[in-house]
Amino acid sequence: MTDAEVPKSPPAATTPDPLVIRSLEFDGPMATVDGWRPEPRLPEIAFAGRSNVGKSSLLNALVRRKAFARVSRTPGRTREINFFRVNEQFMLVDLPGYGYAKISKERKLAWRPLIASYMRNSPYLRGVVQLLDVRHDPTEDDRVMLDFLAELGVPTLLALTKVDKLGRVARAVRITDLCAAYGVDEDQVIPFSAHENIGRDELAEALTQLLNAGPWREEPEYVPRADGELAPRAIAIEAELEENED
Ligand SMILES: Nc1nc2c(ncn2[C@@H]2O[C@H](COP(=O)(O)OP(=O)(O)OP(=O)(O)O)[C@@H](O)[C@H]2O)c(=O)[nH]1
Ligand SMILES: [Mg+2]
Repeated sequence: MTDAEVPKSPPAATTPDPLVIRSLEFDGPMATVDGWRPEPRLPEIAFAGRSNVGKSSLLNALVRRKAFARVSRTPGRTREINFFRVNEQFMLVDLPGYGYAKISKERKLAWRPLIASYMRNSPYLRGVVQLLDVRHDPTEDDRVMLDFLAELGVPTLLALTKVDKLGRVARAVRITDLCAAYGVDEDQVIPFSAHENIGRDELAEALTQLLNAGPWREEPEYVPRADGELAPRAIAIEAELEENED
């Protein structure tokens, strides 16, 4: 075979990014059950997990920013719900990490009503990503959270964090065991590592599917416009986007 006849391997296929971040805005925090929250008008995806599970790191990896959500040295500090607007299309909602041992019992339980009330009363909540550390069995708080999500019926993805801490074989065994413990199929969980950039695109793809799947419970069709009048939801958002383009 001459050189000319040697078949050339095709150029390496570059997979398109399932979630290109074009804009990212922090809208603000919701600190109490009756406290401020952004006007609900865009679909929301919320992120839940025990303190120190790696939530801020996962969010940073998801949006490909180094210091978007703060990676903390003092676990258990963020007690409020933070809202981030992505591409003027949807909201990433960072729920407070729960279960940190070194805070008072009262503060330890404060997350329950805040998170429960947010989830029950957010008309455009489209899904929840529940984070679990791949190395640990679920805590009592994880169980409470998972039971609550199941009772609510909200579409839920499980992200298993810090998989880089386990070798390949131990990781596979552990994922199988955890899926059995939670009663979910392996394709319903996303093994994730912020440190080794594992699972980012799978998570982004799964979120896109959740957002495209549409509502799982009835959503109001009318929302307040900037001038306070009610308008059909799709039209109100379109009008605002056009305004922003000017
Ligand atoms: N090995 C490894 N460590 C990680 C990973 N993600 C986060 N960590 C570490 O886990 C610790 C907590 O990470 P954060 O991202 O701040 O976790 P969090 O859930 O936001 O924590 P709080 O906001 O304090 O509740 C930090 O020391 C991170 O460096 C990962 O994928 N692999
Ligand atoms: Mg955090």
